[in-house]
Amino acid sequence: MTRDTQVGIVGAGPAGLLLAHLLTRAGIDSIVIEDRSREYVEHRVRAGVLEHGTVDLLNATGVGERMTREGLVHHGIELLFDRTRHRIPLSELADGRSITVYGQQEVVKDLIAARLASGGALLFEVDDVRLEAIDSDRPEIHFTHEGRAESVRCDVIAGCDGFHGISRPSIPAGALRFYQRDYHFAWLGILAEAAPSNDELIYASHPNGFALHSMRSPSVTRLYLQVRPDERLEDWSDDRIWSELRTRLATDDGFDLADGPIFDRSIAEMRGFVAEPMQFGRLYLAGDAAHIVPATGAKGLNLAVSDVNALSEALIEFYRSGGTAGLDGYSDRCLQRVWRVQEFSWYMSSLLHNLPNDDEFGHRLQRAELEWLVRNESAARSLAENYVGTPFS
Ligand code: RFL
Ligand code: PHB
Repeated sequence: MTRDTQVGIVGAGPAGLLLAHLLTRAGIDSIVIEDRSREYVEHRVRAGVLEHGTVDLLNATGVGERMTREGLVHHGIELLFDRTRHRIPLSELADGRSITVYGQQEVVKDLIAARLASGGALLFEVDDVRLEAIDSDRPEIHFTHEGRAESVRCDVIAGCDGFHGISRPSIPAGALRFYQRDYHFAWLGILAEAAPSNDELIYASHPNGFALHSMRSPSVTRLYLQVRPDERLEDWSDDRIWSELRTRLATDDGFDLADGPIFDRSIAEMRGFVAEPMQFGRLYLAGDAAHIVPATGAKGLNLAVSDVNALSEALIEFYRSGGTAGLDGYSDRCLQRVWRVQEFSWYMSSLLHNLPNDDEFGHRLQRAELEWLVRNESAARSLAENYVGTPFS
């Protein structure tokens, strides 16, 4: 079966689903295809921190109702080093802006509900996805669905299929340039049935490595430990995880880490990657398909949102007036923010982790920067402004 639409969207993660939502609101037709099941994408545990601009966009476009009810608004974060916690008052430093802690899979659930309510096409569990004629003005997406060969003919394809998707590799070799940095460490992340032990996130620098205390709700704690990239989950018993977290999050002020049953665990390698430009012919890349950042700055999901906000504006211009200025400038517009965020994510990562091959000199530099941050308001302000995120346009 061949279907015709305006925009073909590959991937039903936050980027693909939000793009479909923004286009629907502007009366632009799209078809979203996703290789995993609905159940899988609604339960994939990943990001948790939404920038001020992300929250504003979800609210302004009518998908923020549950987030407003259940999300946790934070006005500060804590940095912990030398067993002492220091608060960075984000909102005071960044013009009243804040962050909201609300799980990525909850955003995905809300966007899927909006998509289904709008009657827009959203196909799960597609296989063998191939892109064709991406340098023509009628590109095609071919795939199988429920055992049948299908195709979508469209004006534009949005490649929103994440870092391991097929969109980026569909672009001819040599047309893109790739920039990559391996950080040579990973995060072991857990979700535990335990009330958060602190109202705010705690980013901890410890001689054993980085640790992070975050949360998902008043009864669920999200915690991370820096580990080696080749570390195996099987080697981390619950006892070992809690004991290492207690060591790295220990303070002299009596902070006590509550524990509870662990119901999700995974290891993710930290990496920076950028593909330039984020476009070839009529294929536009958005989100992790075009770039990834180490999670220390809490930025990946927010960058995906900023990309599709720009892409939706460009497509609205294209369909309203035939103008292509927005589409032509899409990549440059996004990449400016992407590199700002790469720099911030690198800064936060280098500040807080045990870096491979680092020496005592490097540790002293990290300590000097941490002390500067907690003593100097302009240094803290720079961190706060980056952390809550700059407005999208
Ligand atoms: P996604 O979420 O990977 O979605 C891509 C979708 O495409 C599907 N797909 C295909 N569909 C059809 N055909 C194919 N051939 C396909 N191949 C793949 C996939 O199944 C999937 O559904 O990319 P998107 O939408 O660009 O969203 C990006 C975010 O998921 C990512 O940047 C964040 O999770 C990163 N991240 C964080 N970002 C934040 O903004 N704040 C955070 O606090 C934060 N914490 C994190 C994070 C990522 C982490 N991990 C696991 C790397 C914490 C961690 C531990
Ligand atoms: C999370 O809650 O999952 C989280 C918080 C802050 C980060 C990364 C992840 O920097």
